[in-house]
Amino acid sequence: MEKKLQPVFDKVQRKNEGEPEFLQAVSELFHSLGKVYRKNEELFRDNVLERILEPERVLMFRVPWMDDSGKVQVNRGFRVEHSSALGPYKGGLRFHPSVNLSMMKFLAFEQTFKNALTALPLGGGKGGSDFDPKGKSDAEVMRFCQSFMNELFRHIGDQTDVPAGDIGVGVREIGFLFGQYKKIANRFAGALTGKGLLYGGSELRLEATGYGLIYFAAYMLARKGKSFEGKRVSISGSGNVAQFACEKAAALGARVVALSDSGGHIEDDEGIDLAKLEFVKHLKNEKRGRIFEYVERFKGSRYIAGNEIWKIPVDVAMPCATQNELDDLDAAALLENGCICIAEGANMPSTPAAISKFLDAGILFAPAKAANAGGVAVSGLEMSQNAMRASWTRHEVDARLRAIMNRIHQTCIETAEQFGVPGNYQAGANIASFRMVATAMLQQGVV
Ligand code: NDP
Ligand code: 2IT
Repeated sequence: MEKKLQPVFDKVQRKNEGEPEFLQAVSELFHSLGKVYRKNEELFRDNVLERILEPERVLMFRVPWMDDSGKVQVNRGFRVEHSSALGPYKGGLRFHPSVNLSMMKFLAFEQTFKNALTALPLGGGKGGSDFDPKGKSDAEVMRFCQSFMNELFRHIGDQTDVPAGDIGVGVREIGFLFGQYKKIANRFAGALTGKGLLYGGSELRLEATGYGLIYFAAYMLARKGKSFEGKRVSISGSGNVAQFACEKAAALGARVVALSDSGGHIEDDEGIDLAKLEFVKHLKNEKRGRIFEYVERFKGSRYIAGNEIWKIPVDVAMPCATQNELDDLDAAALLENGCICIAEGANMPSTPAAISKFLDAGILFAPAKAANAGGVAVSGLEMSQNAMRASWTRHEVDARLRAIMNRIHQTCIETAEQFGVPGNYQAGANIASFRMVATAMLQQGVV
């Protein structure tokens, strides 16, 4: 780490003890900042760095709700409004029992820089709750969402803060959240994205993160004269991001051989084609079932419990489940098996030691804040359409999504070259996004 920046990092560590995910995200950015400091010292004046590390606002609130048996349950709600330097706070909501302040702060921090890379006018934020939607009835999920929104509504709005989905928050939850927002705010406004197509949602928002991830990886491969055609691919998770990454990869001729959930993974050597994927979508989105049910339906496939998915030999690996799901041992196994490309669909899925292994090996490594930015990018397009009271065709949104992913790819490549680390997408993404956020902050004064 750059010597001059060390005191700031030491301070952030002291101030945020007990927040390991947040400190991990900060540390990852810091490792790229020495290069910026040496070239653009002026970007660090007015204590910009310390300001960037402190969220503009952190909200924590009680969410009481009644379960189907009439018992009152209490969860904790969060919204971290990290940065409005580039636009209204923007970022998803996560409902998962593991949600805590550290997780919310890391996700909001990452979101700020990811959103900058889209070049759309979006600030960064994240929110959610330790509510577990698993095993809950639709009515329980609705009552929870309504209670969550009873507090959140006073903090959000189409010009202030615009939440969307993330783990555990999909079309069903956004529908309930939007319904309650509209009722108590008495405004039909784009204060949430990922809405249903009938009430202000954008074409392709559902697909955007997974499709965008594949477009990004395809641009990386193309730069090396390669493509997805015939490549063996493993994708962790089987939720929103994983499903549409699988769909687009298969459409480009890849053979997706594995998907997973928090219980384990399934391996299908023949490849998960579009018909099999329909089964997975129905299983996970409608039935809310478990991935092991795949092997009961498709003979010749197998299920392995635990987190063993990265041991499968593949050309391209895409972690699309959660943070720190791929460690240095997993990285070593992937490299040993000849993997040539890792593209992160989840947020911070690779541990720092895993990333070092990938960078040292010189394989293609697409960091989350660049590779999974397609979701929030189409959220940004949904906000534009809502503001214009327009709705673009699927074709139009897809063309814009491709152009945005292409531009992010280009930005990473050009920035990495300019800063003496050619081909290092991680440094490119960190440096380019930091420069944008810091510059905007300096221009707006000490606020
Ligand atoms: P979903 O809730 O649709 O799916 C999540 C998937 O990941 C499920 O298969 C789930 O398994 C698995 N998973 C979740 N938590 C864990 C865990 N702690 N350990 C192991 N597996 C886990 O979420 P998304 O697909 O929307 O999100 C996946 C990742 O992508 C997250 O990191 C999210 O932040 C990121 N992301 C999402 C975007 C979006 O637009 N939705 C945009 C950009 C990034 P199980 O069902 O067993 O819980
Ligand atoms: O991590 C992410 O980028 C998201 N969950 C999507 C955020 C959004 O506002 O669409």
